[in-house]
Amino acid sequence: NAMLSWQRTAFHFQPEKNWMNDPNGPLFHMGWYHLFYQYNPDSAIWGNITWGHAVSRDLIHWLYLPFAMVADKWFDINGVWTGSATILPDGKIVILYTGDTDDLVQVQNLAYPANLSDPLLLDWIKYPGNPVMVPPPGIGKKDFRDPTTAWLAPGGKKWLVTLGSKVNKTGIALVYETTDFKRYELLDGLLHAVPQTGMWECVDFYPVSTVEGNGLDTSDNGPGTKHVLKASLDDNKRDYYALGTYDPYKNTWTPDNPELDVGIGLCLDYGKFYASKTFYDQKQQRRILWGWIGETDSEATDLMKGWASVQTIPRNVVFDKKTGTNILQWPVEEVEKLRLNNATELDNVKLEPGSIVPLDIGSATQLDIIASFEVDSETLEATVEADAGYNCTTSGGSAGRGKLGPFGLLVFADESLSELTPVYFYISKGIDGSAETHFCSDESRSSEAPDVGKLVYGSTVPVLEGEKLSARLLVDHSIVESFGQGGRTVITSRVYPTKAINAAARLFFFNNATRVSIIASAKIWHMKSADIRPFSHL
Ligand code: DQQ
Repeated sequence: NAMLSWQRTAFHFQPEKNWMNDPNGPLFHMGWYHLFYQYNPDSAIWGNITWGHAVSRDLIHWLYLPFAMVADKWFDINGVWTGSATILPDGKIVILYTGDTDDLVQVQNLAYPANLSDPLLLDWIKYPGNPVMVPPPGIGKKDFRDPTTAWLAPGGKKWLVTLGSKVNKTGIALVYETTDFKRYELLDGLLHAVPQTGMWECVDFYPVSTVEGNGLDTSDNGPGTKHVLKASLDDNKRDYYALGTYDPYKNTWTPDNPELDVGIGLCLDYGKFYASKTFYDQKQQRRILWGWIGETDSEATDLMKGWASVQTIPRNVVFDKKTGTNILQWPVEEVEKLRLNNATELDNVKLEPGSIVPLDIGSATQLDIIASFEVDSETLEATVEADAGYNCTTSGGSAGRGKLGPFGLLVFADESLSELTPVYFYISKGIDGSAETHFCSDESRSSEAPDVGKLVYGSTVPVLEGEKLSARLLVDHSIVESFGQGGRTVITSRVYPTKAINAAARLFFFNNATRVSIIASAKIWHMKSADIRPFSHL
């Protein structure tokens, strides 16, 4: 439907049509990045799940390839579900994925490229001995899915792989051992378990360096490493992670802070984001994360427009050496190639309490924004103290005024401000009395369409002594990915403007605090569209 075509993104990955969900098996091979994804060839709603396939030289421009795998064997006839790739030391590639069988049992299957010397990896062979793992005793046949990339056990001969499940309401990660990827042994004990978190989907498990700036291959586990454990919670459709220590002899993982364990602590992204997966990019020694941005409009609307879902811009993931308590996510540097030359620079714009300042950049549908905000010291001195307690999600959004917030940017705003999506900071007083900064994205006035999600998303963001508040925003027609404080807190909003579209979309600074002025600066680039098209049109 051409009426809704403005919602399509210009530099995020999405198929030409139909439904997409989880990113699958990302890998780099012979000069090409490969992305597979859960895809319905027949409709804009979930079903008939196959593995879509696309390749890129730079993670930004993509060529759609034929499907890598379709549901055509008894062990995956009801769906070729989520899985991961492992690159073996000899360069061979193996994929483990979940199949939904003819009996609706979730099993794990092995697949490999028919021709490793094909840079496009067009043909995939499903191992005839599949399935290679079936639900073990005590595990529900519908609670056993999404194997991770494998890593090497100490000694370098045995491989380990983890996957998510649940027992009653406890979310768990099972560990299997293999030497040949065909025969597996379930290990005693669990990698980890957290009560009351429900089914763990799309578990991800990888090391991060606490000393170097580069990413680590999945098998690395030397001194100066921590391990990230991530689970996508089926019950509340969010991706939670925690930092911790992996014991490769016991095959257990222990969180650094039990109060911020997986599923009860930090989210990778506080917005519309799910089923993410990382891979190690051996070309550039970095770990890259993909996440699925779903829709919050109705299925009827998705069927009418003929497509659903987008992938995030791939994000570089590192440990935050400054805080020591979180990871940092940042759009891969390749996205900067899309920046047009004439950036707009605004330096030290004073935003009085209650002000809205238009930024004269023309149409604001495709942007990369780097902004910083400082509380004006004179007005701060006159302010008694911050209001106690704040929570983005229950705050009432950017219309709710406090002494020290909200302030930030209005994206997808029309001239008359009848539609707007504020991305903002809010400083409040935490329980211990010290200042606490919140980073939020407010969809409550983002669309005049009645049947779309309009939540206020966000969380706290660590701000260290001497740091300005800073945000990076990637704005793309109906998506804004917002990175607070260098990527300590990230929020993706999927919005459906009806007026703030095309040439009518505007950008503003705003300060809705009652007591303080804000000194705002920004550098704003218009973004070119990425080249994303079928391979045959090359
Ligand atoms: N999506 C896949 C499952 C996974 C879920 C099916 C997460 O394998 O658990 O499309 O979105």
